[in-house]
Amino acid sequence: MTEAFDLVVHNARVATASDCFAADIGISRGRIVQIGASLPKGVRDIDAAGRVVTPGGVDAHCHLDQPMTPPLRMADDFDTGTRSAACGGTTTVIPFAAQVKGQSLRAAVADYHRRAAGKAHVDYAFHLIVSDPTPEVLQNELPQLIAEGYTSFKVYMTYDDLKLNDGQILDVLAVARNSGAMAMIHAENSDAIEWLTRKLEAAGRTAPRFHGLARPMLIEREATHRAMALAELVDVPILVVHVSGREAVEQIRWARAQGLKVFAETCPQYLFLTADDLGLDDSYQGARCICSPPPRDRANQEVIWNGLADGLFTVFSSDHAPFCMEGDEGKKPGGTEVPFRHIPNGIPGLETRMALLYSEGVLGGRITLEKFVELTATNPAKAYGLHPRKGSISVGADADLVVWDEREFVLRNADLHHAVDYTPYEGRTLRAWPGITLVGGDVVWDGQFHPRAGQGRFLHCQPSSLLPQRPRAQS
Ligand code: DUC
Ligand code: ZN
Ligand code: ZN
Repeated sequence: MTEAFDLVVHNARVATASDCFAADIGISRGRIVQIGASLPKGVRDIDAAGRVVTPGGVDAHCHLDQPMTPPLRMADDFDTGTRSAACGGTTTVIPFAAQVKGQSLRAAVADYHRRAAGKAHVDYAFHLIVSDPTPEVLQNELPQLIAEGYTSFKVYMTYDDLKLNDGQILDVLAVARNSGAMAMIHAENSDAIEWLTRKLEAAGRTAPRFHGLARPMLIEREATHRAMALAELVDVPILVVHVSGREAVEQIRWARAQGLKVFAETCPQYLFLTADDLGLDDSYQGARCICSPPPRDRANQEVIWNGLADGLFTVFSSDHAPFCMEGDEGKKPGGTEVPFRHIPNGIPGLETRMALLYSEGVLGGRITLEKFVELTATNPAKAYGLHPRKGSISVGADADLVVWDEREFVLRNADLHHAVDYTPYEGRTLRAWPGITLVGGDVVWDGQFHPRAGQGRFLHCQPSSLLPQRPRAQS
């Protein structure tokens, strides 16, 4: 007699990036071992009864417990961040091991492993952030870390403590080319932001809403174009993160028409927020929605929706950057209302990413279910070398699944599981939420959170399957 499955999900409407079909999913030892009709009962059984079952989400852009200059501190660490991920249907997160200028990249990675140890409820990998590309980093540390499974890194064109100049960007892109890594680019023109910020400050315009005026779309457009030109010079693909609107989208479409390999990411804030959310007057409430690039307007939201539907965007991530409004450590440092220049950039979104896109995208008729799976799970797993173990419902894949409940409800921060004291989407009516989240065959969310701290595994990434793999350069 054959051994029973550990778990069977019966009567699922399975959705993958390519198909939707009715099936049962048999799971043993944390993996999917059979997909078929009328599988026998397992040791445990879930009746999905015609409900949609998707791969668990892969959030390939989120910030958890990233080192900050005190008193600033991210509200979510690997415990609360991955808890909220699980409750929102995300089963793999890829946050950033960020190099502090003067620090070795390896020390940044070791520190980030310490921060994650024993805490994660879902699986995780690391991107690197290269902020100090010394000869040692370029020649040794970065290529070695890429070979060890840290196969992607982010480059900033703005933020004083992180940004690289064009020559440095060329240097790290050359490493990406030679080592087969995916380079993610934060594209905004730093000097232009600083110039505008000073002008606004001189005019006394320091309320949160002026953050948006200091970062108009042309600042993103110029940097996106420049990043793609630098990548063209080096002959390496790049992935432009958190694209916010029409001007950057036009640049990317243009580059692709020239035959350049450019991938693109967008985030919920560019679909669901506008500049108005930063405030119509000088109220400090707008600080909640300060992020960079800033949300634009309704017409730009449409451009982003169109890009999701037509293939412009490769991945849909949260860019979760969790700072509380109240208390000393977040958006009101020291409890005081500060000029926008000093308000930490970032909004929470790890838990709401999947449900927002399912509600408004799939059930709102803007994208297909297959496209939803592609953007939220399959493509992020491919882009960062985790596919087909992640982002896939196939035999051999990890049993990371979401059983969806399609029901209307009003979103409240009180119902979320992050450690942030607000959600920018408070009061919004959603039409779906994960009913059950499985991570490696374990029920981690079924309306209740079932902790598994420390059972989330660190994942060494393969080279991106979206990149052409070249023979390694000889040193
Ligand atoms: N922008 C970033 O680039 N990172 C974190 C948050 C944000 O708003
Ligand atoms: Zn960024
Ligand atoms: Zn980010």
